[in-house]
Amino acid sequence: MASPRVLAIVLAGGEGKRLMPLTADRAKPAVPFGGIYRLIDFALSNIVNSGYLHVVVLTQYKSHSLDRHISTTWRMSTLLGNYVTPVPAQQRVGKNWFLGSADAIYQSLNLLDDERPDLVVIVGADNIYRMDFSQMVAQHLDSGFPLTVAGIRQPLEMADQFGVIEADPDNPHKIGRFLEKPTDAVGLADSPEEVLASMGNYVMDADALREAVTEDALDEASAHDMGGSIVPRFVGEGLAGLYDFTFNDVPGSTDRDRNYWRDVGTVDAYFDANQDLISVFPVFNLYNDSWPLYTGYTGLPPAKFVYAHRERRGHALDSLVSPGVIVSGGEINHSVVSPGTRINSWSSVDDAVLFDGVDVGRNAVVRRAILDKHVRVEPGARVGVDKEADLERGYTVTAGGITVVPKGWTVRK
Ligand code: ADQ
Repeated sequence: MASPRVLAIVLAGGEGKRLMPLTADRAKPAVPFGGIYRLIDFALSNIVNSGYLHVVVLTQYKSHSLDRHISTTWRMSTLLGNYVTPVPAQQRVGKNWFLGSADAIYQSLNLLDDERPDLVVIVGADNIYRMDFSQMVAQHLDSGFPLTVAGIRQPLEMADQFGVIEADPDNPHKIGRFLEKPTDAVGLADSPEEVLASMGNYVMDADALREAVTEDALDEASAHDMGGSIVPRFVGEGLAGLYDFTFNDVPGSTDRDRNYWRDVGTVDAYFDANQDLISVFPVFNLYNDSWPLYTGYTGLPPAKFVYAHRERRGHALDSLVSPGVIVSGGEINHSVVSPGTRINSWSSVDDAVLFDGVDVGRNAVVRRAILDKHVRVEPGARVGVDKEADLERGYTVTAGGITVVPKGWTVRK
C-alpha cells in the first residue's frame, strides 16, 4: 500500500475510578498534568507529530472539561485546522452508557464511512509517552496481520493492570498468547521480574476493525472492550501482530527518556509521572523541540518570583512553574505548579503538584500532596505533613502517602 489513508481514534471515555478524587468531575484524559498539559495532550501530540491529521476523540464520561479543552486547544488550533473532532457517545440510557471501548468504536462506525480510511490507529488517552505511530504502521503493513498491538516491558507485579502479551516463539512480530489483566502472570524467560504489557495502542485494517466490533456487539457475553474482547479474538485466530516499543525511535529523545511510557492509572503513578519531569536530567524530557507537546495557550503572563522579604526570597528549585504563577516570598521544591497559582510569604511547597489557581497562604506548609484546582490553603495551615490529620479532614491519602485535596476545598489552619 503506497500511502495508506489513516484515521486516528483516541479512546477518551474511561472513568478513571482509581484516580479519584482527581476524576470526580472530569474525565481521566482531562486531568491536568505537568503544569500546563492535560493527559490527552500526549496522545494527540504523538498522533499529530506522526503525521496523522484525521483524528476523532471518543468521549463519554464527564466529558465537559475534556470537550472544552479539545475545542479550544485542538479543534480550533490554527496549526491543525479542523482535524481533531470530539465525538460524544451516542445518547444511550441505563447500564449501556458505560459499555467498553469496542462498543464506543461500534457506536461510531459512521466515522469510518465518512473518512474511508485504509488503516485505523487506536490509542488510549491516559498514558504519558512519546511515540512515532508511523513506525508502528510501517511494521503493520509489512507484517500483513490485520491487527498490531504495541508492547512494552513492565514490572511483573503490575501485570494485573495490563493486557499481558506472549510473543510467538517462532515469530517475534506475532502475538502467541494474550491475557487481559491476569492475576497469575509469569515473568519473561530472559527477565523473570517483567512481563510484556500491551500499551493499549493498536493499528488495524479498517475493514477488520469494522467486522470485529460489529461481531463483538452481537456477543452478549463480551466485555465489549479492545483489550478484553477484540485483541483476544485476533490472537486466537493467529492474526495479531506485535510491535516492540523498544524499537520506536522518536527524534530528539535523550538516552534517559527514549521509550519512556507511563500508565497513570493510579494517583501514586500519576504523582510519580509528574516527578519524572522535573529533575535536571529528567526521566521524561518536556524540552524536546523535535517532537513538540501541544496544549492550550493560557494567555497568562510569565511566572514571577518576588523577593518579598530579606530572610525569605521567593524561589523555586527542581520544579516546573507555569505562566501566571506568582511566588512571593515563598519557596517551592520538587514540585509542579499550574497556571495562576499564588505562593505567599514564608510558605513552603515540597514534593507537590498544584493545579490551576491554587492559593498557598502565608506561613502555610504543603508536603507530598496534590492540590486540585482552586484549593485555598489558609495562612499557617499544613497539608500533607500529618497523614492521619489529612484523613480526618476528609482528604484522600494514597498507599504511597500522597495527600489529595479535592477541587475548590479550603485547607483550614
Ligand atoms: P485499560 O486502560 O484498563 O487497559 P480501558 O478501561 O478499556 O482499559 O481503557 C482503555 C482506553 O479506552 C482508555 O483511554 C479509556 O479512557 C478508554 N475508554 C474506555 N471505555 C470507553 C468508552 N466507552 N468510550 C470511549 N473511550 C473509552 C487498556 C488495555 C490493556 C492495556 C492498558 C494499557 O485494555 O490491555 O495493557 O490499556 O494502559
